[in-house]
Amino acid sequence: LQLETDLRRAIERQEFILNYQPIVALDTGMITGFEALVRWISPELGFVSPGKFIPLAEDTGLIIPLGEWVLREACRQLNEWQSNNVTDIPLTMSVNLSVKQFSQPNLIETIDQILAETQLPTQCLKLEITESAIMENSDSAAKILDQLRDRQIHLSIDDFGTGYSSLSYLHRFPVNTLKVDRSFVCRLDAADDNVAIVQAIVTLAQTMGMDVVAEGIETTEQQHQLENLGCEYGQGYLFCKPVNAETAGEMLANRN
Ligand code: G
Ligand code: G
Ligand code: MN
Ligand code: NA
Repeated sequence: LQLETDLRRAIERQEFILNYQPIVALDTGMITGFEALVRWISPELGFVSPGKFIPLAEDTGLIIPLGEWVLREACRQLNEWQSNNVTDIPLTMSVNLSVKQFSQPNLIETIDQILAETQLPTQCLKLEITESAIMENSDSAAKILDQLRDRQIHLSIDDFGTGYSSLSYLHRFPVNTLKVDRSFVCRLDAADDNVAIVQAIVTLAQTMGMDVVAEGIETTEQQHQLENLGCEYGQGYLFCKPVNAETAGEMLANRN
């Protein structure tokens, strides 16, 4: 309960920053975009792990104002990089959306407002949601996802392969990208089953015209194995850990 009070105050005081983790093309290592990851730096508590405060923010509804800030800041930052010619390659910004945010009736309105405000081209934005976020709201989900597609906003399924949902929603909903969960990638060398699972995900994605991003790549063996399985994109400590905006901007500038 104390943490809830602290979190509420942290939102008022804006004690959050975003870190950015590159998403790269596995064959060249070139950055294609970033995933925005929120960090809470509290003057009283120090660094608080998102694993601790994101679930609390979801339970208390504080994820709504926090998530809106994340979305606005991530869009603002990418547009700043692109309009200052820090980079001349079109990049994408992936933002995580929680179940609660996804079921907000005014989600689309909020997104429209943020895109208008920040001037970020809509096709630069990717939203990451989990399978359960879609399944728990499947009635409203179709409408929301159609509205996102109309705006050319991309949709990624996060932690793909870990949910209990059927795959039929992939036919019904406009999904652009599957993100292979880290749990499959980190044990890729250990168990043959994981190779079969990743292969199945890649084949499914190819058949349906979706991209695949592998998460949590830590070794070059994993990178090459994923490439051989036909996976085109990845992220993980091998390429870059999540970094602050300044470092991410320098990485973009040095690449040109
Ligand atoms: O960055 P890290 O691996 O510590 O994140 C831990 C968890 O917090 C991950 O599951 C990640 O998806 C989630 N997370 C990080 N940033 C955000 C955010 O801005 N919004 C939501 N909903 N989840 C986030
Ligand atoms: O649930 P989601 O996929 O959004 O979680 C992203 C989280 O994964 C972030 O907290 C990030 O810090 C973490 N992460 C990113 N790359 C790696 C990696 O290579 N290894 C591990 N163990 N964690 C990673
Ligand atoms: Mn994610
Ligand atoms: Na994940």
